[in-house]
Amino acid sequence: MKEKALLVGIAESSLDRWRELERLEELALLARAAGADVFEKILQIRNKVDPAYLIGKGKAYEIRDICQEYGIDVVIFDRDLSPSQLRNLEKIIERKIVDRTELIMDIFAQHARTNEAKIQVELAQLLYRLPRLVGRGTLLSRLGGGIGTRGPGEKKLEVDRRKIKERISRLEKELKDIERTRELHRKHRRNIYKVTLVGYTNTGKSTIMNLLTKSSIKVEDQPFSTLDATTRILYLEGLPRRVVLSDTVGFIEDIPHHLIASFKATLGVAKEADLLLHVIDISHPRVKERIQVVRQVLQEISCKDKPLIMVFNKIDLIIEPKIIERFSEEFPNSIFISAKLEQGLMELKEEIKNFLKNLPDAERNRKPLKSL
Ligand SMILES: Nc1nc2c(ncn2[C@@H]2O[C@H](COP(=O)(O)OP(=O)(O)OP(=O)(O)O)[C@@H](O)[C@H]2O)c(=O)[nH]1
Ligand SMILES: [Mg+2]
Repeated sequence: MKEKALLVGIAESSLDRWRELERLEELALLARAAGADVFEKILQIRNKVDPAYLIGKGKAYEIRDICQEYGIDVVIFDRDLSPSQLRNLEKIIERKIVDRTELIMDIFAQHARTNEAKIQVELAQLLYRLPRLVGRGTLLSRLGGGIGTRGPGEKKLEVDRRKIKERISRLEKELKDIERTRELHRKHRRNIYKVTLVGYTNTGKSTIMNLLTKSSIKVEDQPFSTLDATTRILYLEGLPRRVVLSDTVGFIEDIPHHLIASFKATLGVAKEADLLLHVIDISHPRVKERIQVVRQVLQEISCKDKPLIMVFNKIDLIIEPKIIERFSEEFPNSIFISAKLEQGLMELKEEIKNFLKNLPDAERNRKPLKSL
């Protein structure tokens, strides 16, 4: 049976309120993608977050009552909780408590298919959970799978902590081995043009990838369908070298730091690309903020100065043509497409081709980058 979830957001001023309400919408999408049934969203406006409880003790008791009355299984916070906040809230609310980072990691864990993705997610989860072990009733049981058993005693905690540390070292080593193999493959690919799709999650990257390379990567209307970097040949005539196109994991606001760190190898396809295609869902109400989020993540993974084409997708959802006009004025040289209606794809291919044609050859012969 699906877990019944209560979502909790916090705004630090009433001005912040709208923004936080939209974030709660996104949190609901994330919760559903993780398999929960969203019962209700609660927003608290508070000038300053409470260092001990995030939301304030009174509110925590209120939440406890709601949980009891409506049979809520899990309370999901839109902010990340420090280990002590988590502990304090769990004591009062007496329900499973999940923060934004853990929720995103849960989805990643459920969607991971390849060995590499599985290792990357598990590593991120363990690193995040290690400092949050003490006093956490449900946590360790979840590490071993299966929810609901009681928390371990202090002695067992020590043993578990040691075991987790050992597991972390093992996973880190396995990732290094995978990276080494990848490095070998990379060397073979030096004489190929590399183009990589990046962007916020659920913007249509995989749909575009499938259309341009006639592949069949899973496309779904939910965040984080794609976790693995898939690379396929992109047929473009009139170029001296072959072109490959890669699809990547999507980005999100406040992307958990541990996830970026452990997905560095997967995100490496962005770093080694000759050209990035930044796919944007033009129909989203917070499109500009999302463009910013993607730029920030690109900076974090050292791709800020990569050549990039902005690809505004989902124009079929735009009723007012002025919106497209405005974006094209603000972002000249960008492309407007509808992957769904297969509109604008020829133009996109032309743009890619023109860009690659004009690449200086010296650029092509550079040494492959070691790693991020
Ligand atoms: N209306 C409309 N929907 C689209 C368009 N392109 C993609 N979609 C839909 O948007 C949703 C997400 O598409 P994906 O291709 O999975 O997006 P993604 O960027 O790969 O998402 P993640 O891998 O989850 O980060 C799916 O339901 C697609 O059918 C478009 O041009 N118009
Ligand atoms: Mg995808």
